[in-house]
Amino acid sequence: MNYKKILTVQDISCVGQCSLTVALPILSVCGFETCVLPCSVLSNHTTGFDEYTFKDLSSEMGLIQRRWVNQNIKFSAVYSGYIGNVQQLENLKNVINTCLEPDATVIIDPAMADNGVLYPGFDSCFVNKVKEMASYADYLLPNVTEACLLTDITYQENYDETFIIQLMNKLASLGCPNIAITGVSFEKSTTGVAIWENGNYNYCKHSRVDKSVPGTGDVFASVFTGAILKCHSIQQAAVIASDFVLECLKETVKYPQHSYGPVFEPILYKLANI
Ligand code: PXL
Repeated sequence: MNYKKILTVQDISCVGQCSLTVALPILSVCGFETCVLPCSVLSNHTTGFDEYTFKDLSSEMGLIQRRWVNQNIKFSAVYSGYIGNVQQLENLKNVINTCLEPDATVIIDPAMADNGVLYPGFDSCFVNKVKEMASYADYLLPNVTEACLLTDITYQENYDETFIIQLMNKLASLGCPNIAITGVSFEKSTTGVAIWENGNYNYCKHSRVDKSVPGTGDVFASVFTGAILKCHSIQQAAVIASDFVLECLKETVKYPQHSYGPVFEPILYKLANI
């Protein structure tokens, strides 16, 4: 029986095609019961809009977690994305410690930075708490910027495989056995995912679409989660997720005015049979 109950923990950006508005449809179409623990509500995401609201739901998260404990509500997996502050990470830790079935899968996307810089509102204190959370993850899904922040290695735009393997090694020492670093590019026309599976390095290369929008990392992490929970290997999951992101970007370029998020809805049905 593969009808699993998954919990996804991240913000609701009311507009922006990221976080829960991406994870919920993707995990549902993969065939899983998808429960949500919203950490904050924003008018829109924080990249590329002129302004945004941010309502912190930290205290509500704690109340919800205690009700779940009282009623013995348990999940077979948790997937976390953008978490707004240190208290919310502490709440995520409590959920992991009290609301998961034995042998549950923990997937953490440390969504906090891109292109060499932290998203607005985050600081080194937050990064340190994410480092601590990495030890709870069965799978950690940073981009190159986040991997550098988590390892205290200076971000660079151009790098080689030795640099990526050094990142992987240091990330693994935080206590996570399986890692997929997204957006790893060794040449202009291609990009890919670097994979670390219990000490073994691998690289899955794919072609690159010349368009970048916030939220593609969330699409990757959601599809990756769906694929892992459908028992694909980490490599297969990375290929399925990056192929889908590539297809989303091909959809997105059809709408040049649409720049705040990935157009994934017209091709969502393709995930029904992964
Ligand atoms: O992971 C993308 C994302 C999610 N949620 C919020 C964001 C961003 C990226 O900017 O601001 C609130």
